[in-house]
Amino acid sequence: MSRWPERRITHAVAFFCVAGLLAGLISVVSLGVLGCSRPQEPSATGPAVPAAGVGRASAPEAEAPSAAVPGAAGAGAVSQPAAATADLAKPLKKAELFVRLPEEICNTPDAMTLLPDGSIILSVPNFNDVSQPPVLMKITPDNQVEKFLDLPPNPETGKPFGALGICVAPNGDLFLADYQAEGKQKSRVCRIKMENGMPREIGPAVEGFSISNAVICRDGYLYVSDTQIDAEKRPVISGVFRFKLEDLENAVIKLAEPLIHDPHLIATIETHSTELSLGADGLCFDDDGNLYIGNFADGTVHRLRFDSEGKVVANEIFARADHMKCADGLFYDRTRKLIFVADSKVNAIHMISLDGRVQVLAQNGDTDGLDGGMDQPCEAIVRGNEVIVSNMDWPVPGLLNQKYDTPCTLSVIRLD
Ligand SMILES: [Ca+2]
Ligand SMILES: [Ca+2]
Repeated sequence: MSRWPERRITHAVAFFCVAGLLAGLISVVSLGVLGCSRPQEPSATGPAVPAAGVGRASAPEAEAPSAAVPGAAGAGAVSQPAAATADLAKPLKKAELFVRLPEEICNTPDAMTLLPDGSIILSVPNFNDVSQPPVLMKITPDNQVEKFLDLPPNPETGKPFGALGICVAPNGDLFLADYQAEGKQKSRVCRIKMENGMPREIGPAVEGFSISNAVICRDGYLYVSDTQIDAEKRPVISGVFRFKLEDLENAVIKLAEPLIHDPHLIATIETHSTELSLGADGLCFDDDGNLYIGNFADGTVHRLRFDSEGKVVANEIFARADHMKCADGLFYDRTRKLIFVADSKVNAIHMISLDGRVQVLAQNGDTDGLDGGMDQPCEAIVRGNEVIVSNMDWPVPGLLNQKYDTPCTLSVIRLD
């Protein structure tokens, strides 16, 4: 679920001279942010106003990358002996070709969600060539690739639907993020009403995000990561919003401006990277209801813990490792009790155990994807013994992926 804000293109030229680098869209913008912002006091850890009935984040500030991570024994570089770290950095498996996406429809795949019948719904924003309309694709249980839904343009901006994170609601509907680069807080989360396994209607559920990214439902709530709540601040502030599903039934929620004051914001995290100003990305829950957040540019995975009333009681860096450079999509596999992390920067999938150890599952060099290798993996999900990987292939400088090359592919890593 990685996302490269195109709106920053407009600022990029100005930043080139400041930065002195042709480091590309994201790097340039990030450097620009660096150049124009002054040091700020530590960010808020949550909104000032509690969301009714769900409590507010009372979490401590996310720790700086250099801090020790209590309880994250594994966090590789932090407390693992060198030899053990080297072992954890050695890939266990190799990615293979899963499916080749049809070039006449797909040029940029992103997030996936698994339906109860074993189908996968894949969001395809088509950022590499916006003349191709964005779509949702379906991969059937026997791995046939079909178009599932044409996505309408954003009614306010008139621009294509920026399809990113997708999840299934308890009633079978889908939630889908619509990232809009133009304007301020024009991103949304939409609901796709489903009927007999088919999409019937799509409409807004929550409006006013900066970069709406991952979506996930749990215990009557929808959680949404916003990757850039305040990109002017250093460190960059991003975070997670929570909405009662009941409140989304008959009304569209409009978020506050600025976002940091919205009462649905339950926690913020900081991103310290000087290259990229992209923070909270993938989301997943473990069996105990702890919420994990991928911090894209810092390559750390954060954990929120809640009390019995849903109040955030801990907000900390859960895992980091020298070999984990980026934390894009997250997926929790209940069978193996592992968190799968897509590392867009170095073409890797990592597995994090619940003690915080980060093991490289698979990793490969730059590829066009035709050999089955990962071409900028943005999310991995587990279906049975298969880890299925979406290869976004939407490169920016600083990634191992050097260029967009057709076709777009999904990879598979077999766990058996
Ligand atoms: Ca490719
Ligand atoms: Ca490529």
